[in-house]
Amino acid sequence: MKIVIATSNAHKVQEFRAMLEPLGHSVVSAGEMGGMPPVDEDGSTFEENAAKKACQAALAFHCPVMADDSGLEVIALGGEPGVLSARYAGEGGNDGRNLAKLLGKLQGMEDRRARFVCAIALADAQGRLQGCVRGEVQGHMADAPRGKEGFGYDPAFVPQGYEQTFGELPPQVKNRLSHRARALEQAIRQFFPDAPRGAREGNRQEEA
Ligand code: ITT
Repeated sequence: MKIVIATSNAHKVQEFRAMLEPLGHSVVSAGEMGGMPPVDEDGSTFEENAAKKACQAALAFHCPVMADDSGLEVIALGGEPGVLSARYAGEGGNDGRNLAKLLGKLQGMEDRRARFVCAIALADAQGRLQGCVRGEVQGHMADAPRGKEGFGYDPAFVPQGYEQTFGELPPQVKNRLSHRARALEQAIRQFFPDAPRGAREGNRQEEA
């Protein structure tokens, strides 16, 4: 099956490809469809923003699309940076500045619990929302960034049950247990019930 992913984030596309291609699906990026239309991500939830991205991209591309809105929630900061994860350090910010700002706020704090959240929405070719699912991975924030894998806040996020950060763990491990993997597994089950089984099962089979 051909799945169009409405995102301008190349790292997300790479992860969707790594999770979906072993299952026999091909991933088409927004870039290959002519580029993401501008979307004002002003929703107060990941679900609202994922739905906006999916519906607006489907209208622009004239085909069904899936969109991902995701981010990090730090418990002791009341869920910050949340839906503002990509823009935490303000205009002109980037992954490095966002992470530096967050680790600065967490300096000396004992409670470092955090979770990554991913909402995946599906829109039909007429831009109508078909559904939205959510995946989460719990963990905690390291004191300082470690590792070069992944993107965004990965170098400082240690998933529950591990000692390494997503920046240190091999991508196959992140793609098995991440918020995106968990949302995608549900998305496939809910949106494409006749498709091959979800990403996590698929990756497990691949590794077996
Ligand atoms: P699109 O809106 O075009 O999809 P984006 O990067 O702006 O691209 P979001 O609005 O969903 O996407 O913001 C996601 C941000 O949350 C991302 O820039 C990272 O800072 C963080 N994030 C999300 N998933 C992550 C992951 O798997 N690893 C590390 N950081 C992640």
